[in-house]
Amino acid sequence: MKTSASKIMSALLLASVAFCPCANANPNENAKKMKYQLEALEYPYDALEPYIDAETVKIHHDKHQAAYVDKLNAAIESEASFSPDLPLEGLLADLQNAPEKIRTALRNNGGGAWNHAFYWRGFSPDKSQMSEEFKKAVEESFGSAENMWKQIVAAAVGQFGSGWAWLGVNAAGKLKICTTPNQDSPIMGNSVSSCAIIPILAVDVWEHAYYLKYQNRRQEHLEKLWNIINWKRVSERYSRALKENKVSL
Ligand code: MN3
Repeated sequence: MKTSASKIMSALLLASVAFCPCANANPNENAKKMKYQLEALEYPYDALEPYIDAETVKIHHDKHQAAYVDKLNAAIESEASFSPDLPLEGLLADLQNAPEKIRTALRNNGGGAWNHAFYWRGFSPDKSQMSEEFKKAVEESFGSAENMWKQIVAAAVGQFGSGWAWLGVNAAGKLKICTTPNQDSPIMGNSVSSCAIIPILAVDVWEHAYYLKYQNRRQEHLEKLWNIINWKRVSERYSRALKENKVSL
């Protein structure tokens, strides 16, 4: 069995390599172009039942998220002069320096690839507790965890159309909730997103995240997510955001 210290090390290592642009396996095929990979789920499709059904998880990950990764790579491939060697977080933080012709494609599809990987890793079928440090911050900012969740749900319900609701740490080190439209992400920085936080939890409010099971009942779906939040992971992300000013997948 792994010690908790080695689990944390593995998690940090994962966070730092998860979106490595990996060298193409075929040396004859444009050897210098790097490709971003579809981040694998950490649990089986049915692990989040009954709150998120297996079919939704499968389609959401294997079709929607995979399509964002494919289109991200296709956009990079289409621009001969552009060969990013950054983890996806770095590419998204520096969109203003990407070629103008493919910037929107990188924003939409790179955002879609990264946001979903981050989203899935915020859930777990295993119950876990908040760290003492994170719990204290939650109580200071929101009174209680339940009240924080109500505010996240309200923000997500209030996001018109498709987008995301986020919990994160702002520049003053305080917990904040905000939303972004489409596949925009707080990690894209102020030039793209008004959500100036280091995210620690994401909620997808695109209909594809819930429509098969909940149809138009967005609020009911969001309320149920409370049962599957990976508080251990969110606490680790909080600690890293606060102390190192860095996002963790
Ligand atoms: Mn989605």
